[in-house]
Amino acid sequence: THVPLKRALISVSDKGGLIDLGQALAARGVELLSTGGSAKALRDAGLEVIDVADVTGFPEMMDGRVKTLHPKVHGGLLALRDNPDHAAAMEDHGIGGIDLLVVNLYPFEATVASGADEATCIENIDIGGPAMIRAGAKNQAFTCVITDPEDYAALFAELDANDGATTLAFRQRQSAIAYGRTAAYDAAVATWMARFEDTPRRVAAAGRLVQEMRYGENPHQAAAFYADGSDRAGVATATQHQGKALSYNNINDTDAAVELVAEFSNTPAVAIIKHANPCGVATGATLAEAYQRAFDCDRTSAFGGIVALNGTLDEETAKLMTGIFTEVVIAPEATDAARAVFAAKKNLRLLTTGTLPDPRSPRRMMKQVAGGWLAQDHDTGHVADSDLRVVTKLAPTEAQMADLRLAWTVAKHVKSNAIIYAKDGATVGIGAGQMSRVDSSRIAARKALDVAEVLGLDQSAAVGSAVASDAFFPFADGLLAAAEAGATCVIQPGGSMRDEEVIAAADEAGLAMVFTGMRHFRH
Ligand code: 93A
Repeated sequence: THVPLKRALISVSDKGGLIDLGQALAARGVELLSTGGSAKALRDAGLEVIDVADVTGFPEMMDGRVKTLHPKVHGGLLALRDNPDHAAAMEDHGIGGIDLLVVNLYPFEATVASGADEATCIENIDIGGPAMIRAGAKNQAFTCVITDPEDYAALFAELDANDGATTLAFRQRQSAIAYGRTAAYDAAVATWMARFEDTPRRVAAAGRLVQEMRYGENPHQAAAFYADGSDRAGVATATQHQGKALSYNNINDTDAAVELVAEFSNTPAVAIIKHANPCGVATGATLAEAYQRAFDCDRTSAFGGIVALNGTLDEETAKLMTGIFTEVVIAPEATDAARAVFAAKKNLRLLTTGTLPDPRSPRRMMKQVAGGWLAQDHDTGHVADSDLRVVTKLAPTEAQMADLRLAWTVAKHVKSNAIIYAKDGATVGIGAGQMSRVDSSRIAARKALDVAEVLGLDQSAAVGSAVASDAFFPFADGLLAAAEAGATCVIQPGGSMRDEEVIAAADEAGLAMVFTGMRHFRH
């Protein structure tokens, strides 16, 4: 099962580590075959290389679309050397075995993410590379396939440990990585090709392993994190600057946090997440102010939370955050001074995303059920000002409208049933995930009393607030509970059979109410 390494084919788009690889292989007396750009780079570094074109007897043609698609290549990758028929075919057709294949693919995902035009995206769909990877990985009995420059070091260690050979165990492992890569690659292509489809009928599920976790949602569950190849700014593509590896729950919560703050583009905003729900969201003149106000919404729950910012983490905000234990802080960027503040907090994980994701960019989401998946468009629904309909005698003032918008935006990111009180640009009470809307209302109102106590106010923080409901109020009771708690204006989808009753109750209670015509269930 040990296969001595004598002949390698190298064809890589990512040329990182290529020269080291070529030198390490050449030093072991390995014959190197290579394609155009890779061969040139190796030759420029003084290495002896055979062009694949000389092996196949065909030049690279059609802009490189056809370079390695040839029996001399695929026969060498697929031949079972211990099978007499295969050996005879190799002999008859002058096919040499290829013991090692190093390929990384045209950067299709990065090309799409860069916003390149359609023709460029199409040209970056690699055909020959995946064909070789799949061939070599199938023939794991004889061929070793490496698809990621990060695995070059493991290859060197393998060769060192086995006297210049690869072991079956190593090749099996690399084959699994190889098929994972081509599956993710084709999933990215399929997703892109399906971008014009208006129903999520064809969603391919595959990914690139980002990280294996110590455990999943609970310690007895194994878990791993995969990137889907979309290169969306967020937790999958973020850079971690310090702290332990992210846990399953951290990743889930961090995702919720980033997606929420990304909704706020023209004002500093902060969201604090616990168990995938926000426990405080606020805007402010500065991020420090926004953080303080988000924290004030629920200081108890914020402990051990995940904090997302929509702007550069600065020193002042970082200092404020060190007041309590926080699991993860994520922001587009962080200043050196802010990083220095966090450096003393070894357990705090700091992540930067470079930019914020576009909350309106369409994408698909999937949820697993036993025996299958549900696929749907992600909730990118957005209610424009022109979509809002005032249904009560009283119309909200401009200040009320700003709080209604904030509460509505937050409601989209809170598990249903969601009731959110907001005042002066900050949430003051969030009721999440209850089976009854009235219960969510009660919880949110009670939270607003807690805020008043913490801040030393003489009345509930919900007094004079705006309230949002992620779906319509089926009866007047939920609405009246909000009025009783102190809300003076309401935002909700409308569309209940009893809308008239609910509107009449709002008028009677002196509330201003707007309908969005769109609901935001989140389960
Ligand atoms: O256009 S292709 O799909 N046609 C091929 O036959 C082919 N063979 C290898 N692209 C092909 N490749 C890819 O070329 C490899 O997957 C690799 O990404 C790239 C390396 O090209 P070069 O060595 O010229 O830089």
